[in-house]
Amino acid sequence: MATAHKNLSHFDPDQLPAGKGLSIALVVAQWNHEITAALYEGAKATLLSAGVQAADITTYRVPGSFELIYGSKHAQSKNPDAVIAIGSVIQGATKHFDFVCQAVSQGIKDLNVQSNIPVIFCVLTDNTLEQAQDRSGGKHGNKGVEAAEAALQMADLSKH
Ligand code: DLZ
Repeated sequence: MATAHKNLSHFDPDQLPAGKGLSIALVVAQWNHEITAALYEGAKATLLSAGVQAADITTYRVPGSFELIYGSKHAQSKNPDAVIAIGSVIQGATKHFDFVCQAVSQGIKDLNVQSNIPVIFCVLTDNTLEQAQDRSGGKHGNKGVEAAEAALQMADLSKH
C-alpha cells in the first residue's frame, strides 16, 4: 500500500516553523487509551524536537472524544498558540460511532470558525482497533506527529 510505513503528509523539518516561544495545548480523550496515549506521545515528542519548551506544553485530559469539544474550548480560553485535540473513535455494534464522529468533527470545526486559536483535529475514526494501531505508531505512521506539525504551521500562520 502506498501509505504504508510512513506518515501521509510529509513536512520537511527545515521548513517547519520554530517551536521556541510557542505554547501548545494538548487535549486528550481517555477512551481507547492505548491509542490516544501513543498519539499524545508522538505529538509531544514532535513539539519538543521542534523547540517547544516542555513548560509551554499543557495537557488536558477528557473522558471521551465527545468531550474534546468542551476540552478544546477550555484550552482555547487559556490563550495558547494552538490546541491539538486527540481522540480515537472505533466502530462498535451501535450507531454511537457515527454520532461521536459527527459531533466532534463539527464541534472542532466550529471552534476554528469562532476563535482565532487554531484547533488541530487529531481524532482517528477507524473501523477496527488494528486500523487505529496502524495509525498511532504502526505501519501508517503516527497521526500525533502529523498533528503536531500542523499545529506548528497553524500557530505560525496565526501570527502573520
Ligand atoms: C460511549 C463511547 C463509545 C461507545 N465509543 C467511544 C469511542 O470509540 N471513542 C471515544 O473517544 N469515546 C467513545 N465513547 C465515549 C463518548 O465520547 C463520550 O465520552 C460519552 O458519550 C460521554 O459523553
